[in-house]
Amino acid sequence: MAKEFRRYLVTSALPYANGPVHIGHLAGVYIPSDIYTRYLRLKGCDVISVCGSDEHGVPITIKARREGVTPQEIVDRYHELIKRSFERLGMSFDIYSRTSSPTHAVTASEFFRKLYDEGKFIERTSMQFYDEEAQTFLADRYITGTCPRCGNDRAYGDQCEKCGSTLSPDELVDPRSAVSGAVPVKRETRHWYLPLDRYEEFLREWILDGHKEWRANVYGQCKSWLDGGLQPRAVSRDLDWGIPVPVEGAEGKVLYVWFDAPIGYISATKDLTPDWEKYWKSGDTKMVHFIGKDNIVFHCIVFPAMLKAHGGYILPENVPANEFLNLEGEKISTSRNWAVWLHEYLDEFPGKEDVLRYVLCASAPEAKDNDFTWKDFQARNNNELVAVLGNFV
Ligand code: B3M
Ligand code: ZN
Repeated sequence: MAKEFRRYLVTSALPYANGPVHIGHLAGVYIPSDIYTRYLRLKGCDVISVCGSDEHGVPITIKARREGVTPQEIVDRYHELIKRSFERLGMSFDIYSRTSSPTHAVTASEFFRKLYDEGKFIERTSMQFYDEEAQTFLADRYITGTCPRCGNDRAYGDQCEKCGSTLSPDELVDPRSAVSGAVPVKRETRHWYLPLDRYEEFLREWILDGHKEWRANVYGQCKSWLDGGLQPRAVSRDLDWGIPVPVEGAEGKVLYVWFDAPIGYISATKDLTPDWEKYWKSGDTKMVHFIGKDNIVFHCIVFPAMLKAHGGYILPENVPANEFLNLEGEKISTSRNWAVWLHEYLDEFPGKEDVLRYVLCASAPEAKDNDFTWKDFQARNNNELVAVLGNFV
């Protein structure tokens, strides 16, 4: 029989503070995590729900460059907007923190430093794309090109949003700098890597044998990553925005955003309560990560490997990842402004927060991508909430 827990740590993916939150985020991550948390509280469990803004990474610096402002101005603007919108919608996080907080800088640095001191990283020099015009290395989304799998000509150096493939910059056809549009050159640079291959055995046993109850989409993705064989992954970047790599001689290098962001769950808990260790370090706590499907590998493979390498922390008992919500038959897209933005909904439908919560819950993309349409929104409001529920009451 499954173990019965009384203490819970619920995390929700930290939204990037480079834009507002939309209905896809809500349906995929935040409404489900809020429902789960409220249910546990009603049962009388000891539960905390943590979230916060993800304020590092290339999407933020790119936006800042485009607008001619500092990354700090971007994250301040969107952190406030996201935080306030969540409050207005009635999300019941116990804390909504941010990864530019002082607690987080210390927590993430110490985490890195412990692994570094214990020889858990490997150091490697490699040739990486460099923009000579802008005089900067082109990590992740700073490089764009054609996806080798589906031919999308706006794929990024870390991912193709069209077909969902995880990519590395070298795989892109016709790579270009997203900063200047220039054709990049290769330059030598040194970085720290987490040798994921050393954790393959442990991950196979823990997930493939130990968590057969995970959702089919999550389990399936993990299995295909593990069957494909894990490779060392760089955990640092040549950027000037982020948490400095806490090692001598690492000037100009910061922690990779996907290294620091999940540690943000720990920092947020520290900011919430001095008793944070009872949530992170006790086998009596059940940790559950709510995420979208594009975050599966980071939460099921990379972060658990980091936690294992560090030692002393619990691992997630479950990682419910939802599929995507489309809008009127098309993929939601921030860059094409095709979305229903939460703050705009709240302004236009005052007092109707629960209608949105209901509709997104009723049509949550749990097992497959789902479609949000205003017609359906209207029908669910009129037929289900007003007619059925209203009359019943
Ligand atoms: N900031 C969410 C995203 O991919 C990413 C999640 C971090 S959770 C540690 O939009
Ligand atoms: Zn593609």
